[in-house]
Amino acid sequence: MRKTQQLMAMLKSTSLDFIMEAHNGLSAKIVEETGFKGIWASGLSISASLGVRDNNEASWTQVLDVLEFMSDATSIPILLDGDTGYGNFNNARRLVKKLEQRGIAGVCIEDKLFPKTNSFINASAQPLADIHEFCGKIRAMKDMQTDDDFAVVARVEAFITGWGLEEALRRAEAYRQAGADAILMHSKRADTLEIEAFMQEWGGRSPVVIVPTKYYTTPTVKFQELGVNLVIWANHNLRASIDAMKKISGQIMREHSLAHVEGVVTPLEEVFRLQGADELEMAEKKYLPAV
Ligand code: SPV
Ligand code: MG
Repeated sequence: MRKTQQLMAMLKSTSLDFIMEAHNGLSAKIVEETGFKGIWASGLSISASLGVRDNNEASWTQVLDVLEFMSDATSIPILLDGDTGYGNFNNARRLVKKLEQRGIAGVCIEDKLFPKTNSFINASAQPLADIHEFCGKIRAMKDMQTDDDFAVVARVEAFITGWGLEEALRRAEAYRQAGADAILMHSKRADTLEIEAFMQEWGGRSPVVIVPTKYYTTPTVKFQELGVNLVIWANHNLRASIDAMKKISGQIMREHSLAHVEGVVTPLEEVFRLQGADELEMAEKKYLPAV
């Protein structure tokens, strides 16, 4: 199955699936090796790993460059967090064209304004996109794709920005009718009240994706019971790596020595393995003149 077909199957399947965050080629490779069936190319994590804010400070072509490394390093589908599509319908449809060229399986766009702000920062002050403008963007993206299975996921930020169920449903339905393959319903509550209310009214009209970053204590079985199709574990490789880097930098700074760290960091051999050093060694034997 092509990567696009794999992602579409995950979205459409009634059993709950999971995709895991990655932000560069290495983390993407680790996600695949761990056994996940797909990758969330998180805007927060990619921007943070580049040392900038989640406010479209990294340009869309810089994000594309990161994605190219992630796609080359893996064989499972990648769903890009495409923020607001980096502009209007025209920028968003050009994004689709470039993503397809790089083997990305789908993109999620959110109904806010460019430049976006992360959903967990001052969310209630964030304006939502005009519903008709956003629907036009979805239609333009769906019209641009050449692979029928490329997924356009529409993310509803109504709950995030303080609107209620009615607005969330109105937007989700409009985006579905505009051609979105799935709805990502986001919530910043510590419980699933908003998601539950939405799922009940939605009634399986199209696949639903959630990001339980803030309602992380909810037992995962609950998501299955609610009829959610896909869960995104959105930023945990990035956050784990920050802790690991702080710890090792601190230790080396304090001890001015590597004596006690060699045993606790990943062996260099493992780094070489993840990079595929073996393949190059074989290729050298095959292609370089024998000495
Ligand atoms: C991301 O991972 O960048 C997301 C999810 O968009 S969230 O940070 O929860 O908004
Ligand atoms: Mg994001």
